Amino acid sequence: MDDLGTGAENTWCPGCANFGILNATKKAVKKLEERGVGRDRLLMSAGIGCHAKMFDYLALSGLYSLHGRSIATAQGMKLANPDLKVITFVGDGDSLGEGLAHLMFAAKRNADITVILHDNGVYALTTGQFSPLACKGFKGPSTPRGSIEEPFNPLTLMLEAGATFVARGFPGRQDHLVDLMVAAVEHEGFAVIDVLQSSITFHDTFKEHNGLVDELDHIPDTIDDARVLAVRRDRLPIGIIYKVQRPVYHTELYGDANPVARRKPRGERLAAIRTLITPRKK
Ligand SMILES: Cc1ncc(C[n+]2csc(CCOP(=O)(O)OP(=O)(O)O)c2C)c(N)n1
Ligand SMILES: [Mg+2]
Repeated sequence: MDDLGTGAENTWCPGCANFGILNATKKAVKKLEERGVGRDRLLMSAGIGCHAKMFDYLALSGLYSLHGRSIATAQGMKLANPDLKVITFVGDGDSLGEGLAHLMFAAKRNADITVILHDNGVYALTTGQFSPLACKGFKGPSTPRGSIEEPFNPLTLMLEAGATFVARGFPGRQDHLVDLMVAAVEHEGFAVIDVLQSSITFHDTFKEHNGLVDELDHIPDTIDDARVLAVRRDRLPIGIIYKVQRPVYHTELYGDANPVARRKPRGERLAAIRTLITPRKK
């Protein structure tokens, strides 16, 4: 067991790309430490699904959330203690089905969190139903004749919602994914990495993606250029597709206050409550 492992038995299918995401995350945590962000300042949340087992296998503090509520949980943690860097691991069913509104509004308000989207285009833990990112024609137990719907494009959705850091990564390009994770955590604002995950059992896209990914050599200058990259299907650009600086939610809400660090002593808090509930004399 390495020093970021937990010793928990791993139940992912052998060959699952989630192993690549876990390894990349561990490397990213170590890089962040070298760059001054200690693991005591990193906090994670996870949804429910195969992706969410990141929580079981990664020795970071955090909260195992509900299905679709991981992003809301992450925002709460950041608001409670803005000195922390919060990473949330979400599935495509988790964040674009059950929790779509949380994803969209977190991007809209530029919540200062990092979202790692395990994009396997399937509900993997529940054994292969089609998901919001399942490709048209995808066959599974809930779509035996093939899905008749087009999937969402998570990159364009995030660009339109107001995300200030939008990237795509591929576990087969491990070092590249590590650097993306480091950049996403260091970004001040809402950062999302769409990770082309591939579920070896229910939606194996590894070879296809491996042949299509191209590492970007620069960050596009405008959102229009980002949109062009985001909709490409002939090739799959990986890297930072869009990055811009905008005020973040917690500072807009309460400046540089930190509710945890600057909490008043218990006695003072009780006195304030007493004042509030004591009837005023007429
Ligand atoms: C509120 C709620 N609805 C449904 C479920 C059942 N459920 C558990 S995991 C899952 C799908 C997970 O798919 P995804 O988020 O894509 O994660 P993956 O397993 O593919 O990583 C579902 C529907 C649940 N646990 N809670
Ligand atoms: Mg999934």
